[in-house]
Amino acid sequence: MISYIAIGSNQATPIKQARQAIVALKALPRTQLINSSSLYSSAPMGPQDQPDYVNAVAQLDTQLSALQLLDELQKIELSQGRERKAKRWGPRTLDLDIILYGNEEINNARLTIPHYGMKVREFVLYPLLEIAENLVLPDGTALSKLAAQCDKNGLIIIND
Ligand code: A4P
Ligand code: MG
Repeated sequence: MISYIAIGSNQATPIKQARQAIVALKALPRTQLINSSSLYSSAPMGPQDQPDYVNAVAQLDTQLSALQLLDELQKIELSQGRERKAKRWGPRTLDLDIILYGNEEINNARLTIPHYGMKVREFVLYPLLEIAENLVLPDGTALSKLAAQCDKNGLIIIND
C-alpha cells in the first residue's frame, strides 16, 4: 500500500530530527521508503509562542496495516524524545502523521485517514505536491487544486 507520512518538528534541532525520522522510516519492517520531499520551514500553526517548524512528507510502500504503521510511527516519535503534552498544537521534537493510506478512508478511535488537517495545511500540501504532483484524494479532489487554494504563509524550502 502506498502511504504518505507528514513529518513535523520544532524542538531539539528540528532539521536533525526530520532527517533522523526519514532514516527511521527507511528502516521500518515490511516497508520501503519510495521518496521524501525537501525539508521546509513553516510558521507555527496554533500557539505563536513556539519556534518555526521543519516539515516534510515521505512516501512509503508498506505491507503493514494502517494501525501497525501508526504503532511503528509512534515508536519512532518516542525514540526521538517525543513527550505527549496536554497543550494542543504545542511544540514537539517529532510528529509523524499518516496523511494517506492508499485510497482508504479510515475512521476509528486511533485513526482518521485522510488526516483531518491535510487539506488546509500549507506545510503538508506543498511538500506532498513536490513528490506526488498528480495525486488525487479518496474523495476525488486533486491535490494540485487544494494547494492552489492554500496560502503558502511563508513556507520555504530549506537549502543546505
Ligand atoms: N491519530 C488520528 N489520526 C491519525 C493519523 N492520520 N496519523 C491519533 C497519526 N495519528 C493519528 O496524536 C494524537 C492521536 O491522534 C494519536 O494517538 C493517534 O491515535 P499525537 O501525535 O499524540 O498528538 P498531536 O500530533 O499533538 O495532535 P494532532 O492533533 O495530530 O496535532 P496536529 O494537528 O498534527 O498539530 N505548525 C507547523 N507549522 N507545522 C506542524 O507540523 N504541527 C502541529 C501539530 C501544530 N502546529 C504545526 C505543526
Ligand atoms: Mg500527530
